[in-house]
Amino acid sequence: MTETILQIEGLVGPTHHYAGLGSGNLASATHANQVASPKQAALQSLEKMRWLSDQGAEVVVMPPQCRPRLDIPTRLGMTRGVQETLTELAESSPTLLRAIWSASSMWAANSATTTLTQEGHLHITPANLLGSMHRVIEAQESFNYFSQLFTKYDDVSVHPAIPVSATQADEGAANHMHLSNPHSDESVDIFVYGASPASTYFPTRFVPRHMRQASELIIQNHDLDSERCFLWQQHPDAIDAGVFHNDVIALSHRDLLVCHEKAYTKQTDKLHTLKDAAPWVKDHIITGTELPLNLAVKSYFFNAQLVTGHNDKTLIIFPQECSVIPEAKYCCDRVAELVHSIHFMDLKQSMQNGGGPACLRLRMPVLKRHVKVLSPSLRYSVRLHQQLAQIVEKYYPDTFSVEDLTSAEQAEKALECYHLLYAVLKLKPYNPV
Ligand code: SUG
Repeated sequence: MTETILQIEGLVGPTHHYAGLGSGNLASATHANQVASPKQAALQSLEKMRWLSDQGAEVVVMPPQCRPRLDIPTRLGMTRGVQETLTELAESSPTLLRAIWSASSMWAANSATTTLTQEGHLHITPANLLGSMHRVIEAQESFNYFSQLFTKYDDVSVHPAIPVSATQADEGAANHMHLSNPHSDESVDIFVYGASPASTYFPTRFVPRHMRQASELIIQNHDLDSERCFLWQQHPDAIDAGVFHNDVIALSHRDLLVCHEKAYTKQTDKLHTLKDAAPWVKDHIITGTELPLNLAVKSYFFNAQLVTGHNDKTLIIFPQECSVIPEAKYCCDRVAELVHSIHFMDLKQSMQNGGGPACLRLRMPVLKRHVKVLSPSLRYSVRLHQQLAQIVEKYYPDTFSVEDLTSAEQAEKALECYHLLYAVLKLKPYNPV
C-alpha cells in the first residue's frame, strides 16, 4: 500500500490581520494590533504552493473561509445594517468583532485530523478548535470543504467534528504525527495532547489547548488499531514557553521524528516504548543547550515542512527566521544531514501570527485511487496559480489593520473576494444555518 501525502495548502484570506487572539501564542500577542498585508500574505502562501509543486509534491488548495461572518451577530439579534452591526460590536464585544473577521483558517494543519486505515479507508475529522472564539467558528466551514474535496466518497469518511465539550477540545493535525516505515507497510500514530482530566502536571502560564479525550475519540472513530497509537502529553514547560501545538516542538515525516528534549512528559520512557513498537523510527533529539525553548518558539525551527519530492527525495522548508538565529541555523544544518536538501522561505505575514510552513498545510495520507477522485478544480496547477494570484493582486487589500474591522466597505470587498475564489475553485460556498 503506497501512500501519497497530499499537501493541502491554506491560501491566506483577504482579512488577514493581527488581532492578538492566539492563546499561548507569543507571536500573535507580540504583533497584536500591527498592520498586516493580506496581499503579501496570500502571495507568500501561493509561492509556497508553487515551490512544493515544482519539487514534485501533490498540492491541493484550501481557500480562506467566509469572513466577516456577519451571520454570527445577526443570530445574536444585531439585525440592523452591516455598518451599524460592526460599530455596535466594536463597542459591545470587541473580541467577537475580531473573531468574525479572523483569517485563521489559513493554518490548514488545524483544520482536521486525517488518517488512512490498513484497508485504505481515509478518515477526516474537522477539528472543533473550541479553545478560542475566533477558531471555533472554523469547524463547519472545514467540513464544507472536506465534503467537496473528492468527487467520490466510496472509501472516504468525513466525520463531524468531535462534540464540543471542555474535555474534548481538538486542534487537529498540528497535534498528530504519522510515522511510517518506507520499507514495509508498518506505521504508528502519535497523538499529542496538552492535558486530560487525569493530568497531574499542568502549565502555569498558558492554558493547554488540546485534550486527550478528543484524540481518543478520533482513534476510535477512525478505526485505528489502538495498539499502534500512542498518546503523549506535551511538556507543561513547553506550553508555558509558547508551544501551543505539537508542531511548534516536533516534526515528523515517514520514519523520521525530530523533537526537542522537552517536548513531552517522561519523554525518555515514551521514546523507548515507541522504539520497542517501531524499531525502524529514526529519532533526532534537539537538546535545550542546542536550542533553548524560547528560541525554538522564536525561530519556529520545528514548524518546518518536510515533503517527499521527485525521485523520492526528502526536502524541508524552514521559516526564513531560522537562518538568522544562529542556534536555529545550527539545528537546521544538523537536520540537513538527514534529508536531501533544506530551504528557507519567507512566510513573515503568517509567522507574525504564529503560523510557519507546517501550520499552513494539512498532510493527508491517501492512495492512488483517492488522488484519482480529487476535485480537479482544487488541485494546484500553474493555471490555477495565475487565476488565484490575479484575484489576490486585484482585490486583496495591501494593508489591513484592526481599524478596518468596523468598515462595511471592507466587509463587502472581503465577501466579494470569497465568492470570486470559490467560483474559480468550483466550490459551493458555506451556508451558515
Ligand atoms: O491558533 N494564530 C493561530 C496560529 C496557528 C498555528 N498553527 C499551527 N501551529 N499548526 C493560533 O494561535 C492568531 C490570530 C490573531 O491573533 O489574529 C492565531 O489564531
